[in-house]
Amino acid sequence: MLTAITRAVSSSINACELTFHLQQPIDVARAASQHRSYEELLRELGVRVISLPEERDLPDAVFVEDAAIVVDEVAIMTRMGAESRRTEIESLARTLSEYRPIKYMEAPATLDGGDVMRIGRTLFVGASSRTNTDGIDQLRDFLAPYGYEVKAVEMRGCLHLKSGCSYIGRNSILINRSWIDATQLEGFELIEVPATEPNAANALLIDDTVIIPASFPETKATLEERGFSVRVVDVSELQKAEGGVTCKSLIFNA
Ligand code: CIR
Repeated sequence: MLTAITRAVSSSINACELTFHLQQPIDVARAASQHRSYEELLRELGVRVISLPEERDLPDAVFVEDAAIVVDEVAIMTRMGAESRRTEIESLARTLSEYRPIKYMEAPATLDGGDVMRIGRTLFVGASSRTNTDGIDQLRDFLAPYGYEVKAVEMRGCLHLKSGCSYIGRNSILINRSWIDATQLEGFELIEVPATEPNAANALLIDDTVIIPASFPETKATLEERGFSVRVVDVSELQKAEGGVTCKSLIFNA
């Protein structure tokens, strides 16, 4: 069954890491309510949601995607690029260990799960400011025995690979090509986000449904014109923390 691990918004979210955005006050209660709606949408789409309690002292802990790479055979706990986030893996590893054998990345590797876009048995990994060559190499070494291929992708101008491109099914990738070097993505249909919505390339695919933030109506229209089934969710508060829709869940089969 498709399963999602999520974690409640930390009351300290206003102390989150910021790279490309300027600080804006985040309404914690509103962020929490939007997060519950996100969980509700996953449930509506048939996903079993395991909702973990907040980590009060870890402002970015709601962004569980960054802390682990989960494939059918193993879960790899990352060593995140931002030092303030590294202990987020502890409680998540406890939960994930009920479903997968656990491996740990080690220094000097850094890697954030937001930089990993998996399509079948290929994992595209953004060489972002959070993910270094050692991180990409360790991921490759962990996954090679199971027949996965790891390919590095050059990028600039955005936080994570999946801030700039996401797999949306039907051999298609929603992309902002001014941020992502698409040379590694040959063979896929690339659907460019509208110029008015450069941040819209972060999308979460659940079966045949593409979830995007409610703030990107032109992207929604573009995808619907092409026959995609799209659902939107309001994530405006966590967008201020540089979060999107993929980062708030870790999705795997269990
Ligand atoms: C950070 O900078 O690490 C958080 N404020 C945002 C992380 C968002 N993660 C993601 O898109 N995968």
